[in-house]
Parts: sequence; C-alpha cells; structure tokens
Amino acid sequence: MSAAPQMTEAHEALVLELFKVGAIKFGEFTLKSGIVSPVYVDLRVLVSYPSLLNQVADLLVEATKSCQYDVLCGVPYTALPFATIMSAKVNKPMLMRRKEAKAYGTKKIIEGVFQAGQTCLIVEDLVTSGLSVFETVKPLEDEGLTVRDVVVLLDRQQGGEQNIVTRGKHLHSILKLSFVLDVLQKKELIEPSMAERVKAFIAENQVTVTADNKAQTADAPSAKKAKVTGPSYEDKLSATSNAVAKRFIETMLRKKSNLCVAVDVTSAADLLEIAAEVGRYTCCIKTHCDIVSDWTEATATALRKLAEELDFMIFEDRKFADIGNTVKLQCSAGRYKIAQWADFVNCHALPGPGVVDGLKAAAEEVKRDVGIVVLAQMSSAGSLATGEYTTKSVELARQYPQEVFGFIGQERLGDEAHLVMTPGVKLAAGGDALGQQYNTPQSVLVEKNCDVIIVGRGITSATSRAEAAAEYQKAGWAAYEARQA
Ligand code: 5BU
Repeated sequence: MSAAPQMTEAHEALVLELFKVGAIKFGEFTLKSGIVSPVYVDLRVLVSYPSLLNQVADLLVEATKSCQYDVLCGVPYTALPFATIMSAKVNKPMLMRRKEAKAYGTKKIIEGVFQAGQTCLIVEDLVTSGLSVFETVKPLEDEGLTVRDVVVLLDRQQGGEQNIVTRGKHLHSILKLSFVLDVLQKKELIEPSMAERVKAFIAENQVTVTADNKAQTADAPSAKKAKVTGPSYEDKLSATSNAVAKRFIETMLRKKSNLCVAVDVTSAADLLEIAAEVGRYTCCIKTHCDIVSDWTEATATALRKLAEELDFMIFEDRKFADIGNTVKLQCSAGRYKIAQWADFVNCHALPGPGVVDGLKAAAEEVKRDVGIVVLAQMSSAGSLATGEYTTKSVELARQYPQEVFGFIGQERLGDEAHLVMTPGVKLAAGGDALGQQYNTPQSVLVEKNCDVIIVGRGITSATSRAEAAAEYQKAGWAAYEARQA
C-alpha cells in the first residue's frame, strides 16, 4: 500500500479549486449503478481550467518522482490531458489506449511507440474500485509492458487501493476523499452532517474487483438500502426540523398524494370552485393571487376554510425577489397579505439572504409559520437558473433550515430533508406556445428523483377536473411507490 501522502498547502488549495469549479459536488446523485451517492466527482471539467490542469499535473509528477518508468499512459478519457501534460513536464513518451480496437487497418489498441519490457506508469483521474485502471493495465501487459505504479488525482476510498495493491501495483493518490471532506468542512463549505453522510456512504459502498474484472459491491444490508433512488417521504419527515415541511409531508402521507395543483384562474369564484373540486386529491393548492382580479380578504378566508376541510396546504407562488424590507411588505401588507393565509411561499435566491430574512420578518409579524421554498431551477425553456446559480440557491436554503424546507427544481437538489417540487408536469411530455416544458409524473419522480409534481393546465383545462386530479394523484403516487420499491 502507498504511504500516506504528505498533505501540503498546495493540496488544500487544490481541493478548494476543485470545489469551486464544480469538479466535486455534494447532494444526491444517481450513479451509473443506480446507487444514490451524496458526492459526485466530475474531473472532466478540468480541461476548461488550464492553470488548474497544470497544478494537477505538477502534483502528479511530484507524487511519482521516485517511480521508475519509461512511458506513461492515461486512462481514457478524463486522465488523458493529465498524462499529456505530465509527459511534457518529465519529458517521457506517452501511450494511449483505445477504448475499442480499430475495426480496420492495424487494429491496434495501444497507440504510440514502445518496446516490450518497458515500464509504464498509469495515470488516472479518479479511483473508485480500480476497474478502469485494470482495463488499461491489461492490454499494456498483453503487449509485454510492465506496470508497477498507478497515480491518481482522487481516491474515493471505496476499496480501489486495496484492489490495486492485491494485483501487485502501487497506488499513489494526490487526494483522498476523507482529506477533501476535512478541508471543505474546515472552510465551512460543507456542513458536518454532509461530511458524515459521505463517510457513511463510502463505508457502506466498498467495492471489490473479481479476477475477470467485474466490480462487486459488498452485500451489506445498508449498501442495499443505499440503492433506493431517493429518500422516502418518511425519511424526509424524520430528517426535517421545519414545522411547515412536517405538516406538508404528513399531509402527503395521509392522503397518498404528491400532487400540487396550480390553479391559475383570474376570478375568485373559479379559484374556489376548482379548489373545492380537486382538493381531496391534492396535498397542496398553488395560487397566483395577483392574477385573481377580484381577490379580497374573503377569498383568502374561503380558501383557508377549504384547505382545512379538504386537507391541503396552500402555496402562494409569488416568487419574491427584492430586498428584505420590500419583500417583508409584499408578503405581509398590501392587497394580498400573503403571510396571513399561505402555508408557504417561494423566493428567488437572487437578492441573497435578505430575501429570506424579509419573509421571516413577515411571518413573525403575523405570528404564523410561513414556510419557504427557494426557486433553484425553472421549467421554462432558456431559464438562467442553472449551474452555479442553482448551487448558490441550494446553499442559501441550507443557511435557513427553520424557514426554507425545499426547492422548486427540475431534479433532486439539496439534502435528505429537502423537498423538491417540480412544475411543468403533464401526463404527456411536451410544451406550450410560451416556453413551458413538460415532463411526465414518472420522469419527475423516478428519473429526476423529485418529490412533488405541480400540475396546472393538465388538470384545470380538463373536461372533468376532479377526474383529471384523481388520475394525476394516482400516477404520481404509483411512480413514487415504484421508485421506493
Ligand atoms: P401548467 O399549467 O402546468 O404549465 O402550470 C405550471 C404552474 O407552475 C404555473 O402556475 C407556473 O406559474 C408555475 N411554474 C412553472 O410552470 N415553472 C416554474 O419553473 C415555476 C413555476 Br418556478
């Protein structure tokens, strides 16, 4: 086994850079195997950051300065640029392994000039089980090359080192995942609870590689549990400390409904009529009070009464996005006095923490719990709420666990306790003429791992709204149950 690598300031700086460019992410990610991982490493992005790539190559060269080798070979594809820069730095030739042998001409699998008997250093970006390392080692050894050393940027510590050592090779890793977690936790870039989740995941998902190069996950009962593609509503209920989320999840479980109906109508009578028709099938009614032309306090009172009778939550989709003071007034005062009747509202992360503070102040003023979901992604074509903005939205939510309990999003986001509510849902995928994009309940709940489907016109434009709501309730719950099975 390799000696514990000496961790320096350069290693710490590298971790921070990798985190910054999104090469290491935390949340919930469905891996190729179907296992849900709380950490995701994507080192392919490094090609977009030449100085970072150079820094990585320096550390790889440094880690292998005592290794004897004549040529080096990167494991395709992510490690190829690493190996190329190293080759230029140490002035030793490089080889390339094809992923598939050419079907014509030379049928070569190894490209580059070499002689049998030479020693080859393997360069890899990420080691989980060590399987892709072996897939590169084998054709090299078949050609008579000797492989003694493997150098990797990040060891996920899931058994790869042991598997490599068992085959008589040395693994030199620049970073170990446990070190990455320590650095990010020290810098308060991840919560201690996230670091613990990742450590538990690693411990539960150790992989061995069989002699015929097949990865096997340890058959621990907890490893099996990790294969479920998303946390159950019960898991969320026990994970959340947010009072509104608790009521919301309890409502979902009681009614076996993950359906939120968006009632976008312009008269109070229509709003109340539709809420009365679909209320029993839904866990939540979503309003846009500012499109109801005759909205009065009586509308709010009548809607609240229906919410109590038919057991649903009220979500005002107001999308607050101003400075705290303005947001406080928009939520508590004016014509709509949202804080007096909505169970929860949503806001953009755009203004920063002040927007949440403003909503918190509005709720305090009326002495009610008003939950918040952050709008982290949108369903509309060309939305700018993507990438870094979405990540920052999730970070904002994490700062306010008592107020913010989830997201409006298009994929699983945040932590186990968070609920992801997804608009843009219809039984048939497609879109409308103004940029809306629809996914099916199945794809939202199973493929994207979200928690609540938000359906508007799929229900409100149906001939029988009650029948359509019943159908969406059934489809949403069946998809959820299938996901958890
Ligand atoms: P539809 O009729 O199912 O397309 O209505 C979707 C509702 O969800 C509608 O009220 C929108 O304002 C709301 N919505 C959305 O469609 N997409 C988003 O990203 C967000 C809200 Br945020």
